[in-house]
Amino acid sequence: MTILQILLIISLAGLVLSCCPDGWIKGKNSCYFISPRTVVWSEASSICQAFHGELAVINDAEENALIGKIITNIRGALTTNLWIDGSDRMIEGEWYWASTMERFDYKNWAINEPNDQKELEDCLEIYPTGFTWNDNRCNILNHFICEKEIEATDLVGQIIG
Ligand SMILES: [Ca+2]
Ligand SMILES: [Ca+2]
Ligand SMILES: [Ca+2]
Repeated sequence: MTILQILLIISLAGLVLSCCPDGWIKGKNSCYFISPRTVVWSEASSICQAFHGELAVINDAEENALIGKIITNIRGALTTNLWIDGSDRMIEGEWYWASTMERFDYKNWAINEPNDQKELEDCLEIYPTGFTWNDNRCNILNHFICEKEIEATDLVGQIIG
């Protein structure tokens, strides 16, 4: 076999065998889960961690658009905005992804946001239409989006990566 053939087989195997758990939606690099429940931001974060994931970290416009598509497909079932992983609870106005403590690189704020209304808004939500971002009070009840790595499995279903 040539190197090219070997590479082709490896890449095909990756396509066929990489997967997401039941109820999760496969994206380009991650699996996503949108909760039908509504909870406060910290509980949303804990629930995602219980699933071995985190609240979604939106790294670029492509991922924001992909999440927008996923939201659009189930929008009829949503009653609120959706929590994602961002927060400025540590230092007001300094937004970071809570799961990695990294400052925002890409951001998609709605017009005039973040506004820290009444100096109470420290958690990040995404709107279910338009998919722009807003800071809101961490203790309101929202749906939320979890993100975790796509799992690679071999033919007998063992996790290999
Ligand atoms: Ca991400
Ligand atoms: Ca704030
Ligand atoms: Ca706001």
